[in-house]
Amino acid sequence: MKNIDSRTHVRGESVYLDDIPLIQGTLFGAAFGSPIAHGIIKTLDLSAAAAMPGVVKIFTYEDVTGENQIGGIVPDEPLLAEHHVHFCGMPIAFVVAETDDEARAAVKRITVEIEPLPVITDPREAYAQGEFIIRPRTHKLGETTTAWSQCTHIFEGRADTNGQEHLYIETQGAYAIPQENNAIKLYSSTQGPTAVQRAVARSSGLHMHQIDVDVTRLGGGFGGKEDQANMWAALCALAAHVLHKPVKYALNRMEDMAMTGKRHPYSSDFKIGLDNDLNILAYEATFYQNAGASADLSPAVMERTLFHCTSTYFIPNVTATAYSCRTHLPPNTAFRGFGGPQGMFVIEAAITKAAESLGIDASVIQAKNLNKTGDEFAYGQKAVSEAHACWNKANELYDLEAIRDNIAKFNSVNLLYKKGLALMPICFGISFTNTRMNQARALVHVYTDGSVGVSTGAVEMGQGVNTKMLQVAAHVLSIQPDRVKLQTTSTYRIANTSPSAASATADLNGKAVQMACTEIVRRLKVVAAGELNVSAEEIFLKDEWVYANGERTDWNWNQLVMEAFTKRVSLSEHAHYATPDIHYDASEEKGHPFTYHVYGTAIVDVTIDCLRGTYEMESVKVVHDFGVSMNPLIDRGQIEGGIVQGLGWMTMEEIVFDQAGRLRSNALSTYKVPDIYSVPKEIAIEPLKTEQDNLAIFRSKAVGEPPLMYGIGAYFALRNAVRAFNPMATIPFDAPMTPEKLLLALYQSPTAPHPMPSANGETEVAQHLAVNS
Ligand code: LUZ
Ligand code: MOS
Repeated sequence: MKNIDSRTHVRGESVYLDDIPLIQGTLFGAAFGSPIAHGIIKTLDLSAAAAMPGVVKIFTYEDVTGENQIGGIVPDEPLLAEHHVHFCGMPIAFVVAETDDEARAAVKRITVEIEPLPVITDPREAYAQGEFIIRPRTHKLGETTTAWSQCTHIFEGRADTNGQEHLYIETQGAYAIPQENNAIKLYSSTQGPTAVQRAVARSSGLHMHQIDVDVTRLGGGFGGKEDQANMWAALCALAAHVLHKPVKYALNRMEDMAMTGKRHPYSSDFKIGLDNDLNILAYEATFYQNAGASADLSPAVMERTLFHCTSTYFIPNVTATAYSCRTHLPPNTAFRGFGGPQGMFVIEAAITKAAESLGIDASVIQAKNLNKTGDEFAYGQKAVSEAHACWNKANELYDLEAIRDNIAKFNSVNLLYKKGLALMPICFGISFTNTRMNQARALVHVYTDGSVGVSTGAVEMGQGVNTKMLQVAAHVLSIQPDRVKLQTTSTYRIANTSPSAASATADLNGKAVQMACTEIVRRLKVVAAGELNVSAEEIFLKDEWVYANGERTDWNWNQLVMEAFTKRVSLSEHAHYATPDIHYDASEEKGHPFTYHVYGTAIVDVTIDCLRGTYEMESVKVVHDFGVSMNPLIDRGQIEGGIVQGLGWMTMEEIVFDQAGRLRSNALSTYKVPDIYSVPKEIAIEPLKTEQDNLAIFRSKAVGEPPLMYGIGAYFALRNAVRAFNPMATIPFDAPMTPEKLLLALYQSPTAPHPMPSANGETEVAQHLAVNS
């Protein structure tokens, strides 16, 4: 089935926040953010701004009617700064004016005097100063301290990954409309309608039942709107509540880039030990997470880094410790993979370091250590593993030997272009690591004309979840898909929702839809049985017809629905689903946090230009564990998007903050994201069909986040290509591998590890080539 939004998307008719028709009298907000990263506000002068045309009111923390606090996990984030500012762009004031141009013009006239305090941007520096968001955590299996003596080979190193800008096409924004008796209707571009509702209730002083957060769809989220839509919604709601007028604020791109958090950069240390047969016996890792200025989701992100620190490998002795380090950057937040990719990069770096030191291919160590069913992760859960199945199928199907031969042949005859290859196996745990978030509800109404409305807590953000929900309802009710409509996601209809996140949205909400529809079918069968004088067990519904004892009757869906209504049988159902069998004990760091894992293997093949340091992605060839995909087109889209987003993070997307904590890569002129030319020339995706138990909706495994991690292979493939040109290069594990870094590595010599390219680059190349030929 096609994505149900494809028609309105193509025609430009799909409704996003900015497409909602404005109510007369709507006012517009704009935030004034701190111009410096850390300091104490001495004076704030709003007089010039307040005198600007159209300005209605300028809100500061003193105008907050509820609690000046929006921190979700830790209450450490004021809605508007009081005396301290902790990051550049931290909202200090909120201007409300008659037009958005007037609001933004007034923001420019606000002046603030801030006494500067020392700025920390580096997580290791924060660590050295004891600046932590929460206590450190350690995952442990076996005993590394004694395991080292059994290791033949031990390698240590450091690995760094940079942040990543979400760059959802639709920026953050909200539109708050006051209702009678102080209630508020809120349109918000959020993955978490309930998170917005809670933040608004807390900061406005209203009750949750007075706040309807209503979401039609988002133009992308990627985690950036799991928590960080709250701020803008809370500001608009506050202004709407105080002024009794509708208030809207949709950030422009530069505001969004400067004021919102990103993927967490990490700096990590590793130590890996192998025996004679290349079994990894021991692994130690220390992760320094750059959390930014307040907690946001950092504690949960840090936890997932630990959960994925051994990726898809079985290692009997593991000690991994993570620190959430407070710096003066915008609070970093959820981003597709949620700390998992950062942990997985480090183990791949460790394996690569071992392989390079031993003069073998990393894939030899990778293959040797893939986990098997029954192997224990450091957090106590036992694997139900598809790692070998995916790896072996990828090797055979794509003929890895032939790819290797081609690359070797190419590299032997080409001096100025080199190819590189890497394999990237993945393993990603599905469920919110916070067990209580693994619940969802659905509300299904069958109307008397036979049409069906489905509401869930799922937010459509391009991932196709509404299409999947519709498929579930149509299948269980056994009716045509066009009878079913997915309603907007509203906190008045579905309460206490988890954000659409953790790849778990279709599973959680789909199960609830399945339960609600199953109950309606049960009632309809009783009605049909009464009419047809058979027992309800003898009835089934198929393709809009009632069957009794295997025979089609002359009762169809419409008649049955009308009959049920006439008999005063409920045609509506609200169902609740809670994932069974998951648990976690954070004090022991042991449990069974994930419903299941998703596996896969990618073969990534790149070509570098050894004069320019530029590169092309030739192919990414994947065998992916879909379970049984319920929508191959949508799932393929998720994998293609994930791969490109992952390789963007690993290769070209470079977030730069200066030492004063100012974002320098603050626009698309300075922050390079993958475009059509960066997409691999070939993306091959082969399903590994696996049955397993029915914990995924219709056995269709979660697909949102796992494929992003295939992109990590691009980093290691580039590295291998560089080493084909310059075997002497000792390249730091420091992603992204931008063309600049790649060029440095190409001409690095063991004596001068970081050469600057000379003005006369050609001479250097010639010398280099002379040495290497
Ligand atoms: N969000 C969250 C997530 O709150 N908890 C999680 O475990 C998670 N995992 C992935 C992505 N978002
Ligand atoms: Mo997410 S990182 O699943 O919001």
